[in-house]
Amino acid sequence: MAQVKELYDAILNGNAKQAHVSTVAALAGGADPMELISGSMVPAMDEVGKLYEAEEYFVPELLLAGRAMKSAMELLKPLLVASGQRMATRVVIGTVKGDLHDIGKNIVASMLEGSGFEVIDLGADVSSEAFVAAVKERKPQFVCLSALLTVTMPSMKTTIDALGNAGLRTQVKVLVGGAPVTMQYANEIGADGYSENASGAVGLIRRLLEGA
Ligand code: B12
Repeated sequence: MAQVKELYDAILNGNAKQAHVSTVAALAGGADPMELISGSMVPAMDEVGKLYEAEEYFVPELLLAGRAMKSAMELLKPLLVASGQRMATRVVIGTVKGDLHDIGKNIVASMLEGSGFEVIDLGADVSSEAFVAAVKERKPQFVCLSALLTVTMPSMKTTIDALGNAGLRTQVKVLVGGAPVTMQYANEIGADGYSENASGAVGLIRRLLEGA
């Protein structure tokens, strides 16, 4: 479908208007929202990341690509939620303190919502105190922590420790993710799970719910 490629190009070129138009057209043509995210939007952001690393893209291009991604995601999110089956599982998610990267976290949140989980998104640069308060108030079964910077990875451990100090650690499973995070790091800081991508996060939560 031509619009799938158009959406990829729109994100790569940071064209939010075109991303919106292509998403509307792709949906009208019968495209699956989840397929648009994993087949078009995530690969486009991956390419943006590579271009940034190759110093062909700079911060303004990154921000524009993120905005284009958001404009498409705004159209897809309600559809993902509508197609998902509501379950009594609540997830609190956020990017940890000091870290403003929220694109991957937003994808994980959308896919979890689309899979029927109730998601409470605390946003980016979230302190351990804010995670603790959200767990106390909203009583989720899962807390998802995202970090994209090596310097903010320790905030994941701070958050896990804060949940322990507040006597809440046994009430929630903590999952971690983000480009620099590894399974080994997850084990080191006492997380309950790690996945390298959003669909893996959905599978992980399902497995943990089944007690596997
Ligand atoms: C976009 C971007 C930005 C944007 C962020 C916009 C936004 N709203 O998010 C802006 C321009 C603001 C930015 C700023 C900075 N950035 Co930046 N950024 C990126 C970039 C290009 C892409 C990140 C991204 O969105 N990837 C796409 C998403 C879909 O992937 P993802 O986040 O990894 O998420 C997936 C998985 O990891 C997983 N996942 C994510 N979270 C979770 C959580 C759980 C629980 C689970 C299970 C899974 C999971 O699922 C997601 C979907 O599949 C990366 C380069 C790269 N290749 O990653 C650099 C990068 C992360 N940035 C970097 C840096 C250094 C910075 C700055 C410090 C730059 C500066 N000098 O100011 C600032 C930091 C600001 C701050 N305090 O946070 C470095 C980090 C280096 C490091 N090792 O620490 C990178 C790697 C670039 C580089 N090579 O230098 N950045």
